Amino acid sequence: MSAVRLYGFPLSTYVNVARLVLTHKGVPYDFHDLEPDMGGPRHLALHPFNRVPILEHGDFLLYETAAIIAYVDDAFPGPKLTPSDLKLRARMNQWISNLSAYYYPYIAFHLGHERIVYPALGVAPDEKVVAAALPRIRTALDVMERELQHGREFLITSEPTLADYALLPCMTTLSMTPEGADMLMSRNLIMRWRSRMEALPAAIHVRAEVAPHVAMPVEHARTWVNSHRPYYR
Ligand SMILES: N[C@@H](CCC(=O)N[C@@H](CS)C(=O)NCC(=O)O)C(=O)O
Repeated sequence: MSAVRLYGFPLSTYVNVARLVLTHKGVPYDFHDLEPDMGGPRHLALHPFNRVPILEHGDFLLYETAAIIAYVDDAFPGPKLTPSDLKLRARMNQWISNLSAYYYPYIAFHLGHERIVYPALGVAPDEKVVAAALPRIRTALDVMERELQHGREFLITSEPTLADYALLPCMTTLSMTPEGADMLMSRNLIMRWRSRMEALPAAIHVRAEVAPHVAMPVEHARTWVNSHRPYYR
């Protein structure tokens, strides 16, 4: 088997989605911390849009988390995370898209940056960004709570799929903000889903890998104040 390497920075939400799936599948991989190279030529040679994660498998390079996790699930043996049923697979892909369209932007990019990333760098949060994100996060959580009303243990079936692992790091980020912790408290089904997810061996393993970095500032994020804050602030 060719060597597998995952490039990213340790506190990245999307990098941790890829880590969870690699770990669940039992794929041995090497993590390359790109923090010192973020935005520089070595990083841009791997990802022309200046983001992470990037997967390297032998001479095959791949970016975009949804593509990476689908590839990992298909290319390696180990417990399958994609349902074989056509409609369940479609529903799973809908939820992976939901993450990037309706959850990550407001939860991680807006609220998470203002409440976690910037304060760790000594940068004051922009309360207008927070205020604009909160109603969108409430809507997204209500949609997820409704999805879980069908009595399944996980989002799509009674077993975790790629969609569950896709959503987990974003929900962890949310729980680390005061507003997010408060919103989660009143959504019992999401709380129960999170407990089940956090108890999975892959989640326990990745949490331990990331733990030493949690209190550390994301240095390259200093520039995000200009490049990443939304225009409607
Ligand atoms: N569409 C991309 C989004 C990846 C993304 O936004 N990653 C963030 C970290 S969670 C990132 O690279 N941020 C670095 C930066 O903006 O400088 C994917 O699904 O992989």
